[in-house]
Amino acid sequence: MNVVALSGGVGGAKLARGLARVLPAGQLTVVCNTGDDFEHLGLHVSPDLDSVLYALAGVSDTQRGWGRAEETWSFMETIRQLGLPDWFNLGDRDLATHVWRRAQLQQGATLSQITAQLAQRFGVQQRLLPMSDAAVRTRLDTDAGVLDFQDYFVRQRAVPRVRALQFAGAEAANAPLPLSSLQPDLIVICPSNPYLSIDPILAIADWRQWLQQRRCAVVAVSPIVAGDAIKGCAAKMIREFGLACEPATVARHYGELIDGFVIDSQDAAHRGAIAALGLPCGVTQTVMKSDADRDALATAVLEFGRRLRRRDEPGQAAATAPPHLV
Ligand code: FO1
Repeated sequence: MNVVALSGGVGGAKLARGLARVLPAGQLTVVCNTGDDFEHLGLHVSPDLDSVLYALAGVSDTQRGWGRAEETWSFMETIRQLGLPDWFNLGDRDLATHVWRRAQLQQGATLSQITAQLAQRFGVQQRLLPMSDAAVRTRLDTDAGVLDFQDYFVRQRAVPRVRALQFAGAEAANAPLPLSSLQPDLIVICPSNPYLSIDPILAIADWRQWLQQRRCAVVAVSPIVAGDAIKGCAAKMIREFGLACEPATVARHYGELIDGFVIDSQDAAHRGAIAALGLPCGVTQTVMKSDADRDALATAVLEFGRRLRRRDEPGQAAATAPPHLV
């Protein structure tokens, strides 16, 4: 089963790892948000690409949610001693990735070429794609002014109130390859922040049209569990937008782009609200603390997805479809 997964960092990377572990090699492509990318200390940091890269390679720090396991911090200690900007933490092992990426970009390589090289060097057998080779940068319109993503998220600890989002450069950006070359049997939207991680991908016309004209079903996994986000600021943003912090808010946000929605067992009572949107709803444990959890969710999502039909396909009785997973 050929699968394309759209992902942000932390939560998305966990499901991407599960999918990579349960699918045969070569059957998974992960498309990553690069709206969080930024230039820092002369380096090019691609946090979500690296979170997925490290997760697929089995070298990520699963507790922290970003960066590498068994990390050391001599570089940051020195930055601090020298009185240089220390608000963004670059571990010694992680640093190698950013230094090499910068050097390759300087030599004219594209982000997708560099990412493929990194994946190969890390022994990753799945295809990892940035959403674009062009720079697209997420900016947040907040009560503290318009902020670049990392300024908002890390330096200001996601405290400012968010009013709106901009994806600068998205209008002129293309996908990094002809999307007709991707012929998935299923598209998975990972449990990532819909506004900060998935919307930047959807802001690129190539990806949005590819989803709209899909030949296979799209299943999304809710990043909202029991009224909160496992990690990150999705729940805070949903509340700031004046919306209910529940799975249906995310399902409604994706609208016609999805054909099925998976929610956590703790939210089983929300199944009716998803069905009312005309969407088949899968209910299973989506909180991933171990590889066993990641494999179980990946297997459940694939099983659910296998039975899904595109919403415009004849015979699709979305609202009356039975719950597939309990
Ligand atoms: N997140 C933080 O909260 N603090 C950091 O100092 C930090 C450093 C960092 C370095 C490399 C990297 O790949 C990611 C890093 N992140 C850090 C996470 C980053 O902000 C991600 O964009 C978010 O986790 C959203 O996916």
